[in-house]
Amino acid sequence: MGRSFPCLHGAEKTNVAIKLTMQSKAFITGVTGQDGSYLAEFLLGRGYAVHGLVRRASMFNRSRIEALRRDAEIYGKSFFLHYGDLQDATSLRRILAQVRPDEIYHLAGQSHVGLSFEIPEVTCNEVANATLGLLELVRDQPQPVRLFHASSSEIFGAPPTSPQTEDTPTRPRNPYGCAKAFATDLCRVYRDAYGLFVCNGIAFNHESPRRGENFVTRKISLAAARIKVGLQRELTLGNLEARRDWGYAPEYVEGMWRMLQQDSPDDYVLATGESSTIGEFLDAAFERVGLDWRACVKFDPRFVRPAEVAMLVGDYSKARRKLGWDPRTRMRALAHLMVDADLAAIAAEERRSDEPSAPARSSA
Ligand code: G4F
Repeated sequence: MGRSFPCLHGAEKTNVAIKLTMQSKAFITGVTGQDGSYLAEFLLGRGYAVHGLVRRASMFNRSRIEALRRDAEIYGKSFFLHYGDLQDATSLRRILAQVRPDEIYHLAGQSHVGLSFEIPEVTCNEVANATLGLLELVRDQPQPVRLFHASSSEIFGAPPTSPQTEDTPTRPRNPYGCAKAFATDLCRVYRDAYGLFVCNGIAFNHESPRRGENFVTRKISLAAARIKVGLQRELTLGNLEARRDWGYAPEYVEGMWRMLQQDSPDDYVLATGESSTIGEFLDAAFERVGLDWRACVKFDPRFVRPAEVAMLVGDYSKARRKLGWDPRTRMRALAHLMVDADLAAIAAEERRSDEPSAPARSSA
């Protein structure tokens, strides 16, 4: 594993020695998201300087990276935030010229499948066109850059074979899947046409306590915790029959990094190889709090998608063989750790609200 530099001599060897002692620089789009925040922590732990792109917006959404931002030992020293937008090529070009990254991890974009039916143009602009813009910028970088593109199992949609591999044909079933399929193919085209070091990580669902509350696993873990402590009475969901291959997000970001450490670029499936229904995830989450979900889950047609992806399960044997990557956490353990984290967060919030508030300062 790791970058190898075969058959180097003389001055070349010296350059490599210099490169190896220099701090590698990573640039992450989508650093404020679930994967971006775990990846930033992972890379910092490996000694990288990590630069994150944060979208300029009237509201800040930096909660997942707040701990890094508040750490004076890290922020401004090895962790940097740059305000810009993937849709604004000029600002992005300037940021890349300033950072000169060795590795780019492209994770940004609207990622909610259901929402992609409601805002398909935004989704396609953010997911498909923005990737094209980034590929064009990568072509122009004066230094060698390695690019990771966060592809998705949603590109398979209604797959003809199971489990899905890197070679399974794409048949997306929603605007998000279409946009990801387009971006994935573009990465392959730029790799072949221009010799760019670009990898597609075809990640199946990967979850964590940092998952957004409008994705089904987190919606369930939060509800199980809240219902247990009496803060919520019922949970409304859509289709419970769909099957997904659910893994643990921190393990997936390591797979992303491993892809960029190889000698040559390629595409890899990241998955657990096991698939469960939403009902089975409900079983696992509610058993953790000793409740029967059937007593509190209600059906709401608003959460049913115009077209559903019925069944996804990934074959990650190539990632295991070539990257030495193996997922360790399976669905049941994942559901339990998510419920535990939500229970702990609720308890911490209750402790905070029980604390007497600081005495008001006199203005005199
Ligand atoms: O949690 P979900 O919204 O994830 P989905 O659609 O599988 O997409 C996620 O994983 C993909 C990787 O395969 C990513 F590319 C994508 O960005 C995202 O991270 O829904 C999972 C399943 C679906 O079948 C959905 O119909 O749960 C079903 N579901 C049932 N009730 C619900 C709900 N999904 C949501 N979000 N909310 C519900 O109330």
